[in-house]
Amino acid sequence: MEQISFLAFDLGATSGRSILGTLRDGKLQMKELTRFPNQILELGGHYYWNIFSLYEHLKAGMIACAKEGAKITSIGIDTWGVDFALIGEDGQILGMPLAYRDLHTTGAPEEYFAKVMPRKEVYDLTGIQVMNFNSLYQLYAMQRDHSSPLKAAVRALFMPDALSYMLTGKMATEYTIASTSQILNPRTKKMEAKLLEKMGVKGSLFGEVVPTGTVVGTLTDALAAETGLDKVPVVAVAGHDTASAVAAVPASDEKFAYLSSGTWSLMGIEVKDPVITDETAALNITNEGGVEGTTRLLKNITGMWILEQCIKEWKKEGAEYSYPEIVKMAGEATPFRSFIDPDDPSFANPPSMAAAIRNYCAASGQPVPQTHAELIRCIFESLALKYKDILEKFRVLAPFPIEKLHIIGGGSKNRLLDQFTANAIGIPVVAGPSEATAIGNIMLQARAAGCVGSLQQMRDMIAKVVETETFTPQDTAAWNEAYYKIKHLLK
Ligand code: LRH
Repeated sequence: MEQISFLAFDLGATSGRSILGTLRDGKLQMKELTRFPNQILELGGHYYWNIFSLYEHLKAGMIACAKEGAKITSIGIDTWGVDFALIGEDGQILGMPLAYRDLHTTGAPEEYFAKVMPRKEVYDLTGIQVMNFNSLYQLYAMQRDHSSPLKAAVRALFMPDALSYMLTGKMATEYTIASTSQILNPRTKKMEAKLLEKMGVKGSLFGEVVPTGTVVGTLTDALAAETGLDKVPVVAVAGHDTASAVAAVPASDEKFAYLSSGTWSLMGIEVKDPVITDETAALNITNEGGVEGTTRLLKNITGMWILEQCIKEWKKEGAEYSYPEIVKMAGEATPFRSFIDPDDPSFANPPSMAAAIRNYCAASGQPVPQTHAELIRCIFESLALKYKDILEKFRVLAPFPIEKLHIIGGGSKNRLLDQFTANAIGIPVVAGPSEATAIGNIMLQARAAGCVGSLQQMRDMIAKVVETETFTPQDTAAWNEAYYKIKHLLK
């Protein structure tokens, strides 16, 4: 069989990568071409993404790809969710996109519900969990604050769509990334204009939603010449990184839950149709769009963010640890001493994460973790117990028995946390692939090129080539006891 190659750009909140994916005889090979930092830029009291610098990094990735001599069939881009760029009448990108950690949305959902539309109506229309940073509330805050880019905008493009626009000059709103915004109606799969119009924002801001796999356009003449790639098509893959990752779960049937583990931990199940009920509203569970019309019924859990922030802080203080060192330190610390609810608002963006953990433990009458090892142990055990708490909710909602948890994404490489999670949830954990997002991006390009058929066929192919490790529950009685002891802390 001849080989076929694709270029994937996978951008996260802290770093991005360009990956060359090649399918040969039904086997996928991946090569990382470039890796680059992505950082929130603080300016004038606001947090932004430097989309122009990201564009430079994409260009460098394309140049590296051309140098490899690989003839690529298409390019696909996935990023984190909810953020967007604004486009003016003349097609210009209006300033830098605000980052979802900007504080302008603090309290914005409550204001929106009081002034624009009640919470129940918003959830009924969108089925999306209420979180301050959803695109809907970002737009509300911008409108409230008289944002000049918003006033001048005729179009908004979510991050992957905005980057595709920079590469092709063509605009498209891809379905999975639109589905995270809390502006899309998952039943009609269209944007719900009245959510915007009722607060005075143009209902047509995001345009028509296109299905995953649509060709957005080809590289502009200028980029084709500058990078050395031909006028390659850019495909709207599952632009939402989590959707790409979930598409790459190496599962053989539907009886699984997934945990996409990175800065965020996204836990949920895959179902055929949206589930929008009083129960899901009360649990604040989200219905995001998946591949092949599936619904990703999931919940955001604050994931490695807490550890990442501690690591950053300790580095500034002169203590730098490798990942294996971190895992070793946690493994050697005393078990079951103190716990946090990772989703407590005090961990959203505190000046010092270590201090926030210590304050939380003191305020909840627990031993205060002193050493770095104690802090890390507290984070890992707390995450495992939070995963159990959320999984219990999905067990009730799932129309099938959940037989295992697939942990995918970078966090799946943390074998200690994988084992803790299996111990806490009492069912096997299948860890890997850690590269799920990039694999999903590449396979969705392969699907658009007609090399793979169904989602299941894609997953079967992935299962054949990726390495996974299964963790069987141990010490379940001790973990259960710990869970019931701290359950009251988990909101
Ligand atoms: C993970 C993620 C998640 C969103 C968050 C903003 O990268 O896309 O699914 O909720 O970023």
